[in-house]
Amino acid sequence: MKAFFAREQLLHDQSVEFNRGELTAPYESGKRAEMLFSALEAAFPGAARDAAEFPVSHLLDIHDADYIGFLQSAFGEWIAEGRTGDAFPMVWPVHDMRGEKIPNTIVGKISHYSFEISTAITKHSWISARRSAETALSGAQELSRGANMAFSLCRPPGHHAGRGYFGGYCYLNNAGIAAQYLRNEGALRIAILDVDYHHGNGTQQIFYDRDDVFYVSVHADPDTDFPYFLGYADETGAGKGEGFNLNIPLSRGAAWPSYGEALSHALNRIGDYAPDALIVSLGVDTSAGDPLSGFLLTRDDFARMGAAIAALQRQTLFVFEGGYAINDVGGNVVSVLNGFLG
Ligand code: SP5
Ligand code: ZN
Repeated sequence: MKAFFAREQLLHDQSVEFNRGELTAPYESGKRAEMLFSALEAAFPGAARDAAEFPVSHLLDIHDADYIGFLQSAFGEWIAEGRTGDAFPMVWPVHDMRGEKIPNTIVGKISHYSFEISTAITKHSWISARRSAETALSGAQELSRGANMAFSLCRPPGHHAGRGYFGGYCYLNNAGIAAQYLRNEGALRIAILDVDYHHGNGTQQIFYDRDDVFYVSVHADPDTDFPYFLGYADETGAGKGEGFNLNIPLSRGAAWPSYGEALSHALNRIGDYAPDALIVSLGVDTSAGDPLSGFLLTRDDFARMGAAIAALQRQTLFVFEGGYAINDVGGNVVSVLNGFLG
């Protein structure tokens, strides 16, 4: 197994996060990636690889060009307009307001290109996000060269990032970028299995009208959990993509009996689709100890998850997403990978 990572992913360092009416330390920190990296090095000596660099065209395959331009210049514009601290969005064009407008100043622009308040653009967000995407691309390249599996230690995560917006700690849709890379390399059908606690609204949006990338997600019911406005069971795809989007929301409190059943259903549907490759958006914020989660998975459950995924017998790329119980993240990810490797 190769595990890809890039040190520049640690540079993104948000000062605060707005939660429950107060400012808290950010849940999504570089520390979680560092600790995960150490756990991987201990469990799989010699597996670590530096992510390669890739042309920006791979990002433009998935994201709007104006959004990519915005991500690169946003922090500089924030400072140039005389602001300090991290660049936070604060107003959104909801309902029948003019959501298509791209205002001229940074506060308007950052709101056009985001969907929620917990995620800011910091001095180094762009370089970290780009290297995170390149970590996913390196894993995809490893599969295209014939490897059976690979792990991409992506941070910041990706599945909440849409074609033209950031949020949920995500700026670039790492799993989506990897999926398109494999399509470009000749794979006909890709399945993305998203097991993060939260619905991957960005990945769903990107592939919603496509039948060549099947998005399947098991996640907390958006009626009670982030991202609230997407991820319901009746979202099944549109146009050519009808039938190629599967959401399996579960109630808070789900433990292995119900989770394992949902996962089997997801994997059966992916088996029927017979993808050339599988990308797993691997969030381990489904863990019982996670501060953002209402699910109750244990270390052993994560090994069961890995074994169930391996039973599909597909080339598999694991792309790291959420997981905020920083002392457990490494052990839980290693457990999935060991379960997969058998
Ligand atoms: C990639 C990923 O897992 N993103 C998750 C983003 C969730 N952000 C909103 C979290 C709302 C937290 N509510 C506070 C619960 C404290 N116990
Ligand atoms: Zn999550």
